[in-house]
Parts: sequence; C-alpha cells; structure tokens
Amino acid sequence: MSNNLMNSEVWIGVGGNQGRPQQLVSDAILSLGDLHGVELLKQSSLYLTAPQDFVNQADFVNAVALISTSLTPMELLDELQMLEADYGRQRDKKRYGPRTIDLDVLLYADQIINTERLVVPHPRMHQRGFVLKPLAELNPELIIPGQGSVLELLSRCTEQRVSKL
Ligand code: PH2
Ligand code: MG
Ligand code: MG
Repeated sequence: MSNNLMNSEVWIGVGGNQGRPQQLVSDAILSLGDLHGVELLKQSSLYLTAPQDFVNQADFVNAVALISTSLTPMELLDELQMLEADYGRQRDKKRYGPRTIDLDVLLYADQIINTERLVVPHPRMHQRGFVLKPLAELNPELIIPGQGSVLELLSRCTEQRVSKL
C-alpha cells in the first residue's frame, strides 16, 4: 500500500489453542499483511497464555499486530472472519472455547463502535493479560479509550499467566 492518507491504524489480537498454535498464529499474522488494503506494520512476540473465561482447555498462543488499512471496520471484520475460516475455525463452536485461530479487532484508530457484529474497543481487552502484555511490548504508551493506559491495566492482571515464547 503506498497511499497512507486515508488509512487507519488498527490493532488486531491473534490467538489459538488447537492444532499447532505457534505456527498458526505466526502464519495468520503474515496473512493479515497479504489482505488487500492491509499493510502489516508491527507484530509482537508470541506468548503462551493460560486460558481465560473458559479455563478447562489447552493453553493459548497469543500475539497482537498493528496494521494500517484502507478497509472500513466492517470490511475488515469480513476479511478477518474469512481468514479465520481459511485457518480452519469453526464458528458454531462454544463461546470462549478452543479454536484454531481467533482474529479480533482490538482498536480501530480512535473509533468507538457499538454494533451487533462489532464492538470496538474490544469489550474485554482491558482485563486480559494475553492482550495487554503484547500491546505493552509494542507500545507501552498506548491508551484504551474509556479504560486507561495499557501498563496500568496490565498491572491488574498479575494472576494471569502470560509468558513470552
Ligand atoms: N480467547 C478467548 C477466551 N480465552 N484465553 C487466552 N489465554 N487467549 C485467548 O485468545 C482467549 C482466551 C475467546 O476469544
Ligand atoms: Mg477473542
Ligand atoms: Mg473473536
């Protein structure tokens, strides 16, 4: 992408705990950059993380990516869901349960979005060490609108196991 004038910076959360998650998560991040209208700007390290919300499942591999995109939030969501399907994600599965690849829009520029399909900032990101730690790695200054600084929020997640791979 050469024309950055109309592009938005978007943070994407990437995670998975089925198949070979380390491979799948790094491949999925590279696939983001292959999407039409998306440029991959930064990617965090991979982290091995304890499952949250639904704890009786395998550890996850998590990471975050910063992209620049000309896609609207809904166009981007469509692309992410198609990528998830390419990576073998089955949508009928249990909420919060095991998945090959989960691609979440965490932040879309400074937009607040509240639709049935998409809520941004991601409604649980501020409580999740597996999101906050990789975000802090790439931008310790980052603020989550309505929630506060990533570093401050991360300091409340000490009981969640998140270790760099
Ligand atoms: N995703 C979930 C539920 N729980 N736990 C970890 N550690 N990592 C995840 O990506 C994750 C989770 C639902 O999206
Ligand atoms: Mg998710
Ligand atoms: Mg998701």
